[in-house]
Amino acid sequence: MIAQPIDYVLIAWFSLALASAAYVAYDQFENNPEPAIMKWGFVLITLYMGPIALLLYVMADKEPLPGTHETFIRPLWKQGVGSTIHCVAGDATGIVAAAAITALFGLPMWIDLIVEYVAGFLFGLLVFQSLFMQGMMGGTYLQNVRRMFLPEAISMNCMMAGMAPVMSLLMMGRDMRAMQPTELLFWGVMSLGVSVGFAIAYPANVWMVARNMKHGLMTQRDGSARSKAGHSHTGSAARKDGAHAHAMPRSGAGAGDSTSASGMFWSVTTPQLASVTGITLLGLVAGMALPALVVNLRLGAHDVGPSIMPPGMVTGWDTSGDAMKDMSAVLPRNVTAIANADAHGDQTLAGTLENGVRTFSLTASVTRWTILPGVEVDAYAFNHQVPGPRIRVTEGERIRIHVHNDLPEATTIHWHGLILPNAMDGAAEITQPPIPPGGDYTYEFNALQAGTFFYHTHAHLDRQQSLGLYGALIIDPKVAAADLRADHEYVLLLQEWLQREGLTYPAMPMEGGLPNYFTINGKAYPSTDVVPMKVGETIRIRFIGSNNIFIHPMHIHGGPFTVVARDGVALAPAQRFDADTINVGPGQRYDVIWKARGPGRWLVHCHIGHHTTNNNSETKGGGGLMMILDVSG
Ligand SMILES: [Cu+2]
Repeated sequence: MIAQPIDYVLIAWFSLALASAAYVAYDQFENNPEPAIMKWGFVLITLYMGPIALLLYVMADKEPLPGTHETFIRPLWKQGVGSTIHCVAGDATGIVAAAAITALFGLPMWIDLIVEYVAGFLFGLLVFQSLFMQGMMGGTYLQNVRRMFLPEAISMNCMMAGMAPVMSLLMMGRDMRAMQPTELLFWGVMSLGVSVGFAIAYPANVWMVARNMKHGLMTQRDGSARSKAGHSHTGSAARKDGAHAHAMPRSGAGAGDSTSASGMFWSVTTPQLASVTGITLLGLVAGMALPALVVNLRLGAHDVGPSIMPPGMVTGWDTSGDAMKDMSAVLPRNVTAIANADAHGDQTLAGTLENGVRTFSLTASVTRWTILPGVEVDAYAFNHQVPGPRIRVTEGERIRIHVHNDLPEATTIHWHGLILPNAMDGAAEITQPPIPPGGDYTYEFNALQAGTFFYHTHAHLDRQQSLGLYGALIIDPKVAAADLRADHEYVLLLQEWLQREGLTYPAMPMEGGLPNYFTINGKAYPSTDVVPMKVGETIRIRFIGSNNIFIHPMHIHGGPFTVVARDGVALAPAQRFDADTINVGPGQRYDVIWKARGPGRWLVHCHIGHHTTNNNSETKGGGGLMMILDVSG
């Protein structure tokens, strides 16, 4: 539930709302002399609007001194508050219930909005206005339904004109957890929506109370004696205006029946009524339809899931739910393991020999991984390591890999560069159904080649490989070439990360997806390895383009190296060449041999300057794709 700072704000808000509602409920039922409908209305509204409703209650409705309620509630602005309260209490309850139910069914947002309007209108009219108010209004239930239809429509139109855009724009915004009723954010959006709807419906309610179309606040003592402060105020105004206003009695109530409890004359002209109704209808249509210009109202809660999009992702009214899920953050609640801050990836996996088959086990899961002190990523990792463990076998061996998937999404493993049966190639939906969450799959093939290879996910690799699902696969030749022997060996796997505001997104070469951290073997400089060497010694570095986005021009200080293998294929002596920078593209491997010509700290680094920074800043001379060969004399 907690994934963003806003979640703490919401916890604080709803704590205040609950405390406020508890106080209002206590005070209403213990102290305040008014009809039960208003008491319940205020309690409901306080749940939705929290301290704002508490303020309204104290300022407009709570009896200041015993016996003063009648006088206290008389001002028109307070009557307007009362009228809006019992309208919004009904409407909002209908809307919120409908929103929660339609979200659970995963209906598209535009259908949501229509269902919410109808539910809010009907609940408000049939239950809150006509049924609960019947005691105050007199007349039959059906008469009340007919008489309250227009006032309810005007108020509800205003309510939805404010609430619909708040819901559409925030629910379909960056943090789509707002679409899920199981998330606090959903209720936060509802709360804000009700408050905005209330603010827009308030002027219309003031007007309707003044024109005798609706009840405001009332006083009711001991459940029997009733004094209608609102009536006495607005009623006299109505009678004053009676001469020139077009009096519209409620149908069924009987024209001129001014003595009945409901006998309010609508002191309003037909053009006034038509104009007000028309403008609220316009507001309703605009509030419902205009957000469709910027957000995709065809999506439902099931299409987007609880996705949080990276800041800067371009989304529009045609962005699909799949696009959002692809770029969305790893939800911290899905983390099932936390690796030690000093843990190293690329640990050689100890296989077992089963009937001559070298057997390994890999489990993919969401693992919190430290790339720098204080900088953690929520990675998709094999065996809780980034990179995944190194699989090292000898040419000619038969290998078997048991894969278990503990990720919240389906995955596969592809064995990059290997000659193997097509069924073992790991291409999701091409050569095998993806391994579902909780599922298992076994790969088995012969290691026919020798050289530097790697393995990686091949299901949604745009997302999953960017989140860390890769590892080295080294196949040693049966007979090592004597001229390629080196004193040291270093396997170097590249990766790009996007980590912002505590959330990890898959880095992608598009708006909002560009990485801000870069790692060698799961660590950013200065946390990368330091390799101790001696002058005259050689090191064989196996560069692996296990990253998804950039071609990294990898450069070594202190003189050229010799490129001895490319993509797992050893170069014949005549093909080998010397260079000081080699472009390692995604998927490519280069084996180079470098000689320590002199003592000192020699850098290995990417030559794209930005890739040697950590979130745009440098520490100890750089960051990211940088490591040190420490040569002693
Ligand atoms: Cu680079």
